[in-house]
Amino acid sequence: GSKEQRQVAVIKVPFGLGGARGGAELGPDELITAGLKREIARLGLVLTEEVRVECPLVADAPIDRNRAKYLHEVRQVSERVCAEVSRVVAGGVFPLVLGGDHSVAIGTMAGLTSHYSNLGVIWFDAHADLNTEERSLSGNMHGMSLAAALGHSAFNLSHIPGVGPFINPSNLVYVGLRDIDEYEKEQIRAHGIKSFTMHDIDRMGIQWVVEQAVAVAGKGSDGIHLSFDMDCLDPREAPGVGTPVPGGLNYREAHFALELLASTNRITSMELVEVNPLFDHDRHTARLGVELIASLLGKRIL
Ligand code: HAR
Ligand code: MN
Ligand code: MN
Ligand code: MN
Repeated sequence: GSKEQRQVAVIKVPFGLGGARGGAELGPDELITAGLKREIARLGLVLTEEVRVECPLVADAPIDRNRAKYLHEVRQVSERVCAEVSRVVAGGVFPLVLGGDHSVAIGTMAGLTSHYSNLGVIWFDAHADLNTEERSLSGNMHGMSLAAALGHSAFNLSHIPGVGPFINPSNLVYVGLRDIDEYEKEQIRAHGIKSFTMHDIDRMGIQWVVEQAVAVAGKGSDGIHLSFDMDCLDPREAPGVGTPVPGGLNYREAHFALELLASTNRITSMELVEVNPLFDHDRHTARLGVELIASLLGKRIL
């Protein structure tokens, strides 16, 4: 009910081996230092716990340069994130996952599907993250998270203990796309995945796009996960990311999008990923990340 205080659990995942370059493993601490817990307290939310998932910093085994890089490490982290997210959701608490690179989303979605039988997913990103180990041009697993969630890649959700069903492509929706590999374009078309590119945002406006996104992710679903890759933002707003792409969301579009999502009361989990302090200046990107999380958690201007 609305009288009881909403509870949030912060799950930090300092993992960067799925990314194109190091530094995303510093993201969770950077977000905490930028004032995340202060913002959560200001919103009157109860922070039930702050979990730190143990993550390998260097590879245990030689890198497989041909296919999925650091697959062993991504699998290990996915299992741990799945277990933490699953436990938090079982306790009726809102999970807020802090990445790390976007490969941490594999574990998040695994943990969520253990409770939600039909999970909707809204994916804010410059990239589609639909590559398989066979088709990826880079081998970086942060570009494969949704392939794993849909069951397209060799390593996928079904290999994680405690997981539920794959994500249904009809309840997956993209916002902010502008750098999509050819194979990913084929997949988006083949599976009819609803995609709001930057072109669509330019043409229709962010409000219309977000309303459509909620309708797609929410149709017949029992929960909606917001996966927020900071590189959806324009690099002028968020320079501290591993794979910046020009022409992204501006400050108000991003905030307004998350304010609109908050007002629907439909979002049941969130992750914020790809903050890379090594490419940031003045902690600018982490501070923006904290502000955006606050907007999603209900912060209003007045
Ligand atoms: N599509 C490219 C690849 O697979 C780039 C992926 C970029 N990465 C992310 N994820 N930050 O959204 O390597
Ligand atoms: Mn991504
Ligand atoms: Mn991205
Ligand atoms: Mn700055």
